[in-house]
Amino acid sequence: MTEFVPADTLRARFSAAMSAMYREEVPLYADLLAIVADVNARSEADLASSDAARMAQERHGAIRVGTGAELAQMRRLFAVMGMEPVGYYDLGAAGLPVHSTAFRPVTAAALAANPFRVFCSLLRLDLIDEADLRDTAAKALASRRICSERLLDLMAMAEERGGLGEEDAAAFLAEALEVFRWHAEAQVAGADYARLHARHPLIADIVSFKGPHINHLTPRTVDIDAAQAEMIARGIDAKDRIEGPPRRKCPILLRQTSFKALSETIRFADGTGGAHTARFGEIEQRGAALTPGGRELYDRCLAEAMAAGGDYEAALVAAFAPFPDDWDAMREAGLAWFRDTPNGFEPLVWEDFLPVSAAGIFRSNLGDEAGEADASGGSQAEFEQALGAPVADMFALYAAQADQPVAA
Ligand code: OOG
Ligand code: NI
Repeated sequence: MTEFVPADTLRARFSAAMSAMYREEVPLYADLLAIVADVNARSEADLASSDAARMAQERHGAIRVGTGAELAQMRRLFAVMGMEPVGYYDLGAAGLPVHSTAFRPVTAAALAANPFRVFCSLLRLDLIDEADLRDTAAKALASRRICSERLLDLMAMAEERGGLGEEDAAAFLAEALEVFRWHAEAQVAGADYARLHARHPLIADIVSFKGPHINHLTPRTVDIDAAQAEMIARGIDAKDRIEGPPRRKCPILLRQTSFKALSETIRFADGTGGAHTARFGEIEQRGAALTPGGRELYDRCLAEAMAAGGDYEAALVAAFAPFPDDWDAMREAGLAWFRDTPNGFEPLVWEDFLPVSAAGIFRSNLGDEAGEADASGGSQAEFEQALGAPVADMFALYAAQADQPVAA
């Protein structure tokens, strides 16, 4: 009987392979890794031990797919590596023509083994109301196959048998990596690209190529302010604001920054040449997972900061004054999830994403022409229909890992 390679091992190997590929494709990513390694080494003493162990390997990626069928294939592909769809992110509400989920491990043991996650967005073709352009996009998407036949066979084999032996696992990982590789050859003509791009840069990025190239890979740091300062010191074209909560003694949720996307030379199907801007680099700092009550308070504070005008950093700090910056107070108020340890308690790490931050990251990398014309809400039911499964409720996952029940 063949022994299966554990899903945790497949995920760790895949994450490492993606990192190696992206380092080749986007050399600035290697600079980010160097910055993060340096910052993390300087502050290692501050880390909870369970955090330190996984931090060095930790990263997330992002992809964008064009059809429901492609989304369903991604669900099956990531399931082989122990990653399940968690959460529904409606970016239509922020004016972007996509809605999304995150594929990630869901148990404490799997997260500790390797927390690799992929933010995956699905294009909402229905938002293109020019019939002619929608048709061009639909035809381009219908003609491509993002997974090879071999990969589909290996996915089916893993589903049937409950895993893959070493040889099949190696083939699966190699084929899966190809799905996310960058191709400088577009599958549409230059004029079609221009029309898609004029409608929305995100539509051009999703529709024009042979597959859902990885558009960023994000290492985790313990000190994002130090990492941001170092990016600027090295002359890297950093985003001017850090997304998420302000700097705090007790970090919560997720803080993210990125460097602006590269302009890359591409070749269209009709032989003409051009440039495309999609791929970038991001760094993140993860803090405590908030309960629904804590999240509500976070959303309120953030909305106030965004409405304030003037200096954003100052407004952010002022708006978060009502959010206690003390673990005991946060625990008593039921704002965050905690687990018991021999030394007392520690907060659970936020394993997910934030829709407002994600929208900010999208926008800073698509350029200023990425307008808000599509401000129309998406439908979780439609997304799940395409996915072929419901998305998991992130709060139920945290509740299952926390030791203290939290008052609603
Ligand atoms: C995904 C943007 C969202 C994050 O970290 O919030 C994201 C994308 O650009 O495709 O990755
Ligand atoms: Ni990201």
